[in-house]
Amino acid sequence: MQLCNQNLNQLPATVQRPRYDRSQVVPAIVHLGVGAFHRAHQAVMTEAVLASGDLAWGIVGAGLMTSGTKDALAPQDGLYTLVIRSEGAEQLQVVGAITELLGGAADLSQVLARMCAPSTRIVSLTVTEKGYYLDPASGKLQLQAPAIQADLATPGAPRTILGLIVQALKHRKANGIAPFTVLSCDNLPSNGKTAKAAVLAFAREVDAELASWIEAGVSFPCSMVDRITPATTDADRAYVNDQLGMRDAWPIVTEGFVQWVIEDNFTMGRPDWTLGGAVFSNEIEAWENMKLRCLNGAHSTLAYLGQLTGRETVNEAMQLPLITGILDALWAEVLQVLHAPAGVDPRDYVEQLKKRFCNPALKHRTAQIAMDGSQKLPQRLLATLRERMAAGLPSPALATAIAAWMHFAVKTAHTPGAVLNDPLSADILAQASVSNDSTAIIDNLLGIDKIFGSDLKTHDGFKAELLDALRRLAAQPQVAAASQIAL
Ligand code: CS2
Repeated sequence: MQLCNQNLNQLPATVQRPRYDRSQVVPAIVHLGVGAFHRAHQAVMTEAVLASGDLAWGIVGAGLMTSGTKDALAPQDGLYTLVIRSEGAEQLQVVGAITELLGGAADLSQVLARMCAPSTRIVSLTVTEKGYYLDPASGKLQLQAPAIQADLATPGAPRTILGLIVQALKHRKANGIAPFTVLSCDNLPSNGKTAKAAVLAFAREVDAELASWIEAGVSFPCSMVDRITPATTDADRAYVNDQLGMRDAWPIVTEGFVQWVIEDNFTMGRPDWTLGGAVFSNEIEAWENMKLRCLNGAHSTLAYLGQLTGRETVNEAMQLPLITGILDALWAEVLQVLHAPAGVDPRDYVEQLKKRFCNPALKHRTAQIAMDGSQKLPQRLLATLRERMAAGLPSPALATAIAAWMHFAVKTAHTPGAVLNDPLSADILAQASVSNDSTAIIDNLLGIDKIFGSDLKTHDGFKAELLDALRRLAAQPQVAAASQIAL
């Protein structure tokens, strides 16, 4: 038996499920990047809205790169199970907010058609940092990226989010259809502004007048999104199938904690996501910075250290005093220059994070978080570093975090068959393998301007901190085996 509309009433009584009439739900949101995170976060918030009786906000979930999610969920009418695990408790919820699935290159014209439809009021995004085609350090559009070049050459058949959004808005403008709101839900600083800058830079290449129209009339609210959601494993699938008594091809396992802080700026209306626990605020930048620097900054640091010490999951890494000691020092450096949102004590936030990272029920792989470091380091770690430098403060813990990434890059470069999952892997591996002398490694890797800009490589104080950090890490017995750097 498979999870689908028809079998909903066969689910065990303990499993939450849609009680509203799914056939009456009107799709008004097109979501690009329908991965695990979206399904554990925005889709569940939207589910709460539908459950309240407001059926105007169904989601069309589109995968841009692959049809994997569509292949799994379309046969089950878009339904999937969310397993929520926290502090020994577990709840299973079947979510019905995604009413249509599209995926892969073959469906891109349909994705575009949905985005052009007057009924689409919001286009939301979880496409990860690299999906915006911006240089991590400068924030400039990567005009030379092959996918961007292709979208500029054939604007009628776009395959990047920028090509899709600009083409859909062009159609709407030409046909007198109000523009949808573009809602970024990615871990980028001021993600709405970042999305807007990327869309405008692309639009200017297409049509200057269209770009001005977008600039003046399309809203790009910022939002801070948070819920730790590891990639689904086969063991998770087997467990859920067992619990449901029926097959779910792609369930999601997540934590109990969930947070969504959104700027209330939607030109075609929006669901009342507060029903799912979201908060509307004008202080998104403060929320986003706190989350990026405290949670994601620590996550990345822990991921590289975990990879160096053979710790496969976040929870396992949190059992190693070497790692927790570094994280504590890192958080102290972050908090010293952080502007937290009004009424929030960032020390409480950090205490809560420690508990979340120790959740033994989540198998959050350090290898997953270690991916795409080039896209993550600037906003997660380097932003704090620069603020501390400007204030004349030393940053040994931040230097240790960067040193952990460097050790990880060099280790990967020297491990036969190892793959560095990163859009800048070619640059990083090339620089990481020139020499294994510690000072040369610092010069070569810090010299990648796309990640580090041009300021850090000339900062002698920081380079000295990095050298010290590289050596200290390599001297740790747990790291020594992984270190390929000559000291
Ligand atoms: C993680 C995030 O993979 C990563 O880089 O740091 O996905 C993190 O789990 C989420 O941002 C939590 O909200």
